[in-house]
Amino acid sequence: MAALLNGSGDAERARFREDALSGLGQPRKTLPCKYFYDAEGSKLFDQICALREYYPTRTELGILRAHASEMARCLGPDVLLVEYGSGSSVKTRLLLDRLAQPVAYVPVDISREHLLETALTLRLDYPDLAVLPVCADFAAPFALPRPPRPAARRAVYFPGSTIGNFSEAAAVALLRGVARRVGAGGAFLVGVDLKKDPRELERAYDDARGVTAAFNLNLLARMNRELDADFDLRRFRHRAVWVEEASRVEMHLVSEVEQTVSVDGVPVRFARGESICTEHSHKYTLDGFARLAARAGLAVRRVWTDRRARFSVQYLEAHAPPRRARARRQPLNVPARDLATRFRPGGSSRAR
Ligand code: AVI
Repeated sequence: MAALLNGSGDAERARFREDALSGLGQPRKTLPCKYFYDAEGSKLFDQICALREYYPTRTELGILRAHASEMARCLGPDVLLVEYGSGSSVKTRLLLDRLAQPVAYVPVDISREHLLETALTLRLDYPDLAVLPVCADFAAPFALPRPPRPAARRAVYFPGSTIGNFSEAAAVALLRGVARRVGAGGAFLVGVDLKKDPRELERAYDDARGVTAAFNLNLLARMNRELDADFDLRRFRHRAVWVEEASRVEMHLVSEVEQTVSVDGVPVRFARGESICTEHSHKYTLDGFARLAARAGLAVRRVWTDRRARFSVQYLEAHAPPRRARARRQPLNVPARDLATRFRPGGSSRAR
């Protein structure tokens, strides 16, 4: 199956090397979390999603099962649906089953094989739907394929609370890109994880079976495999910590000893106890996310949450991009708190 492609294997390795060495060369070492998802990391992530402690996946699925018809109505008929980081498109099927004559579904994912397999299965299961996969990093610019007929509207779907893995500046930049991509009046459906008891959050990112630890450590194993690095995985341990000031869970790999590791011939020194920050997972309040989206020209129109308000799925619309200086001062049309209570679908949508 044809897919629009971005980048070759050599270029990808070179970028991984550059990103890894640049992150490990900082005074506070970091590695970009997008590199978690090689074949092994993707398998481990699927296992994380099924863990008792990791509530986001099943909570979001529950919200979608309960409200997918309403969500599909919000998106409207003849929509061109673009999904960022589509993976296995499991959640998307709940929407596709309910959308009225979608013009096309464009899954966008960086993992080519997974993308093509999923697209093929979807084509078999939805023979009337144009499935047009794009292999790309959705956070970088990429071209959309031409749909078979004009769409009434464009919509971007971004489930899983992956938006939480972006810094504030990067999240605003990504949301601005979404607003531009869908155009004024276009739609955005996004999964957003919400702030909650830090103990529950830390457990979700440090499970008893050690699957998240293996997922985190796989980043070092991947550098060994692909960048000729010599990390000894027994000399690093996984750590997940809630950082209140930044409203995020941070994942780290902590060096158990003083050591020097080679990455493609470049020595990287670690003090005992020094860590590499591998992921930020921001947790939002409804108001906080609405403010962030407003800075990007997106207005929250509907919010669905589970009964305990642990997770939210939010429907937003793009308006003409506001001028930067004014955007921050502009109040929202409707405060998110009101939205969550006013649109209480089946009584399950709540303010924090
Ligand atoms: C993909 N992303 C939304 C997950 C999260 O919850 O931040 C990645 C993850 N990291 C550890 N567990 C799951």
